[in-house]
Amino acid sequence: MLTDFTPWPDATAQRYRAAGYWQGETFSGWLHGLAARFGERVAVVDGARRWSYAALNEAASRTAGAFEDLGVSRGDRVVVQLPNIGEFLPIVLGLFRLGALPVFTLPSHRRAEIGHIAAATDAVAYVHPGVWERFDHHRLADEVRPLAPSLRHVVTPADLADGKPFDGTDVSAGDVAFLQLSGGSTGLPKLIPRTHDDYLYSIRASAEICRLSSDTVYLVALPIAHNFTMSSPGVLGVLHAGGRVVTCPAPSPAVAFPLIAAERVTMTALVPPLAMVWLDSAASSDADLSSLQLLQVGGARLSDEAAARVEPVLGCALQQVFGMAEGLVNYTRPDDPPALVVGTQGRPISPDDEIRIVDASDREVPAGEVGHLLTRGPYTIRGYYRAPEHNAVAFTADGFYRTGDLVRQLPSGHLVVEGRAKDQINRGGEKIAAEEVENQLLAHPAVLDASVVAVPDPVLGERTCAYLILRPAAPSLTAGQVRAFVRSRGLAAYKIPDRVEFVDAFPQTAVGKISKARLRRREGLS
Ligand code: OOB
Repeated sequence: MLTDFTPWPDATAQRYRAAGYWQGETFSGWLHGLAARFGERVAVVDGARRWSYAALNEAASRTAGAFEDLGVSRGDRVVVQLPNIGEFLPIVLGLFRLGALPVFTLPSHRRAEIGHIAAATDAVAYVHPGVWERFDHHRLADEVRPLAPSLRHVVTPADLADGKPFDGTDVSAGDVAFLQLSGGSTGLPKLIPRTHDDYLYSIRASAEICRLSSDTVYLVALPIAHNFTMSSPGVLGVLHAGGRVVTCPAPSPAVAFPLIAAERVTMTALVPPLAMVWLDSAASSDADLSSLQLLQVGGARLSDEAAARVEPVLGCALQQVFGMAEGLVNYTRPDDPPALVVGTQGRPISPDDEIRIVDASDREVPAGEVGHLLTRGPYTIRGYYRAPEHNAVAFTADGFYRTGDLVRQLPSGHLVVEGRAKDQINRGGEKIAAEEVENQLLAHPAVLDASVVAVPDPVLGERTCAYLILRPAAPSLTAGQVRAFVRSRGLAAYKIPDRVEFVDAFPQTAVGKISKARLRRREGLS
């Protein structure tokens, strides 16, 4: 059906089925199964609102019906931009049931991102929350429409509540279920096609590794549509185990701690900067965090010092998670010795996750040495959506994904993330492709050249710094004007350069390319 997707080779797919990773189940069938098993148990909590498993299944069918009434059908793409609200689940599960493909975006995305994503996927509909945190998505939708002529419908959750239940679908487990956004390192965000088979495998296996059960109560503190929050094991893993998902509108201790106490939350997932804020607040907070058993931290490297504080300060276990929306996810395991939990980013989910650690010429480095991480396996994609040229460089000829991460592997199989080779800034877990921001900066008439690099930050780990060379005759610019310009281009706030520096030249490498390494060290700037 969806042709813009690179399938696994037939023999490999057969092997994954024979091994039981791919079970031929669709999300729709999976949800029916959950409703049958867990019926009236609470599945989702949003403030005072609660959905049982049966109600979630019913609401998904109604959402599917509402989309069908709009004329959305199997294979259509639907841009979903929703915050952490209960409706996220029936809407997404409803789209899965219909066989339409949600395209996940973050609440912070703006005209540039939503416009590009809607256009690149020929999306027929855009689902947004209306006015959320004083931002008017109706206006954003008006700005996006001219950029994406395929968009026929702009809807909010309230528009989707009263459909007549839809349940007949011929979706198959090998179909693409949704498109997820890549952190990216090139000019425009790339889209990641994930199938029912591969994603459900990662969810089942993650739920088992993390020892989830129907007693698990999971707080959704990070953006719900992120791969970490969705499937590692995330909301879908928790539903798979019959547990309870509690949506949290903001990840700050002031919002999250009272919810943990009130709902007796047992686990949650954070990025390192938030984990550090929680650690600093827990000591002085009078909220009862005693129900918390597990804190997962991932998305960016957690320092060994912060890792060591989790258990003593929060009174719960730590799990490090090193994953990527393209597939591969690594976890430290509940029974790992403390040194591995504190000092590594875990080991892969699957015995069939293949790991290669190579040098710049794709030759394997000696065991234990740092190199580029390449991977393939039963839930790692073989190609981005509609991106043949990028795929030729992002994947090896034999189908390994080039993660762009620099890692070393311990004899136990655990990986330690030592750095990054991709041209990306990891701003506290939020990924920024340098080239995307550079291209926006180059659109300014006074800018001759632009280079965006990561600079170390004690809280976020990294922040962005834009180095600019202005045109000789151009009037001078201030950093504030540059930032305002990038904002006016419709880019998400997290991509707006934290710092702007004006220079006369960029340091160069031996072959005459801009040396970002030297820029980061601020060498050779005149
Ligand atoms: C997760 O997914 P993405 O797609 O936003 O970002 C993936 C990249 C990785 O390639 C790596 O560069 C970085 O984020 N990363 C980490 C890390 N976890 C992710 N770097 C160091 N230490 C870690 N623990 O970020 C993601 C997806 C699923 C689960 C968890 C995280």
